[in-house]
Amino acid sequence: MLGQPDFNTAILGTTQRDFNTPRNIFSDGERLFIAERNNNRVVIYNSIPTSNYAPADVVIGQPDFDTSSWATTQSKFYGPHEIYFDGKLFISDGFNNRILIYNSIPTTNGAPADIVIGQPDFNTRTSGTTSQKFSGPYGVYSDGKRMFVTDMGNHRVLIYNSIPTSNYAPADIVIGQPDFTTKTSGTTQRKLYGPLGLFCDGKRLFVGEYNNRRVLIYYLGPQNSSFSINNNALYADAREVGLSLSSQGAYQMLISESSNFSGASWQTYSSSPTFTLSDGEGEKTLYLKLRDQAEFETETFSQKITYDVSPPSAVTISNLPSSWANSNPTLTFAATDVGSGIDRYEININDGGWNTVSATYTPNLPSGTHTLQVKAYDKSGKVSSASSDKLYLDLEPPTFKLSQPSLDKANKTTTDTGSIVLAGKAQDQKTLSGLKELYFTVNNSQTKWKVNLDKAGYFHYTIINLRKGESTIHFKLADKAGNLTSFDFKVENTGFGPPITQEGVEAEGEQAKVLPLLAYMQQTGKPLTITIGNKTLTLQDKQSLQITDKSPLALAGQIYPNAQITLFIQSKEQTLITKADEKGYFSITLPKLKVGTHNIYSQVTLNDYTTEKEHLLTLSVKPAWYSFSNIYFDLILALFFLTLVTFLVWFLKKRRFKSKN
Ligand SMILES: [Ca+2]
Ligand SMILES: [Ca+2]
Repeated sequence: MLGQPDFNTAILGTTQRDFNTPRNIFSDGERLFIAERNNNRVVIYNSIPTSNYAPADVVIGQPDFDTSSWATTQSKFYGPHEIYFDGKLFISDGFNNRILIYNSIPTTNGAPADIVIGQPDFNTRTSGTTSQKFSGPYGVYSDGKRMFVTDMGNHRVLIYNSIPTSNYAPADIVIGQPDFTTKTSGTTQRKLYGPLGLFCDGKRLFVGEYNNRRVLIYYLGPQNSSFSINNNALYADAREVGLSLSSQGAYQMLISESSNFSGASWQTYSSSPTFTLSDGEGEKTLYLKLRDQAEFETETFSQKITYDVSPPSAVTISNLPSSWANSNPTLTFAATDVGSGIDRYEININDGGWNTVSATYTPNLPSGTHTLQVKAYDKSGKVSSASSDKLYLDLEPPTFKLSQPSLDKANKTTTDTGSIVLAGKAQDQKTLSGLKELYFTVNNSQTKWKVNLDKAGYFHYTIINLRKGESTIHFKLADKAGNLTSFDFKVENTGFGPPITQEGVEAEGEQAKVLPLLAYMQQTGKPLTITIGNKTLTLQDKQSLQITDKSPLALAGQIYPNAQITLFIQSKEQTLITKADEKGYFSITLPKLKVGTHNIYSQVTLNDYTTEKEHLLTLSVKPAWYSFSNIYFDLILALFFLTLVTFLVWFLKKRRFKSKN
């Protein structure tokens, strides 16, 4: 307790310990300030007292603790009301119609003020209604930057945007009156009636009104502020953008692309200013701050917009086959964009109009040659040039018609006796990829037999020496796009079978062999015969034969159908060629051969294959009489024995006769 010696006393006093009309009190947490209206002074405790009836340390407004007279000077007060201290000391010197400012905490009694507001000098105390005068100022407050004063008799609050540093400084803002020269009281939202106390927390100003018996709260700084760029457009294609601002109480604005507003300066508030974006495409952020006339600022608002003037690059189409494809490919599109980035791709197929597609796109097109155009849009709506390419699609497998062999319809089966002719016509759609190849396999063997197609697609091929019994022919016809047509049928071979392999030709990769003439004959049991006149000798298991020089001499047999047989007669250096018929029968007439031994080499050619090793047949040719004399030699020999026996009989009979005699 201060001002009284104990809790039971209430006397007035003008001493270091006593008060007269202590009204307003302020503390900064360290010091204590008390304004005594009737003592016309402010006493200062340098620390908050902790004992009753403690003495003040410093008195201002009076030269000492025992004086209380009022005056209008630099160091005297007249009815001081309110105190505020934050390094500077503000005192409302009410009856002197002024505010006194001490630039630092007074440390001596009767210290003079540094600044007087409301009066042109320290010795004038007239009231007035201007931006520089007061009429009974009561409350005083500062936020460290501004000074607030309740000017009670003028029914207004004055705001100084900066703490005055010279006497008679004018206020910047008036609240409660439309201007600085009106002083009517009122009980409305905008008027005041006897404002006394005030407080500011930095965001709000609180004003207590004596006559209106209310406290008004003013929100400081512009309220309900917002802004948009180009009517909330996401993209701008010009650097100059239009802003749309909305705010209550905005007086000035600060706009920048920098969040700390470096380089920007406050401009008069406008609800529709323009702003020139920095150079370079891409996303820009605009920062905005507003402030009111008391320079209370809003928070920082920001909005983004992307500046984009360049269209995307031309689209690269990937995975587009360069030639005929047999299915719709999955295409990928790529383009780059400065500014906003790629938004979408559009494709136009065969000039059928543009459609939006994603970067990975699988068309669903029929066979044919298709023209694709693709373009890219960026997010701001700019479009690239169109990239054009062609897609060749052949979804149709080729077809073929088999004219030979004629097949049993139900079982797709035919019968042959050793060879079979495949003939027919293959075709692919005229406007599509065209035929590539026709081949077949037999009984799923690995070997593919290629069948030549002429320009019109006709083919003719003889398969020979299918194995005895049933074989399956697998036909495959391919077009250039890779479409395959397959066709299977069965052949029942009732003729002779092949020598070793199923197809009659032993496959070795792309090479193949044909069995030698005699080997084939031995394999199949078909005899090779030599015909001499009307006499036929079999050569089945022999590679040599004795004959006479009697002509004509023919070599005959049955081998691969249509095979070519080549004989080389070494002694005559003569080559003979013949061809087997469709059943494989052949006959070669040999020239007349001299008596002696003749080597005859044989080769067989089948399709494009020829026996690698020649087969040797040795013919021993004897003179014609040789075979004739043989017969008679036997007769002569028989006659000789008969003569000999007759002679012996005669001789023995003669001997027996002599001995009897
Ligand atoms: Ca762009
Ligand atoms: Ca086709």
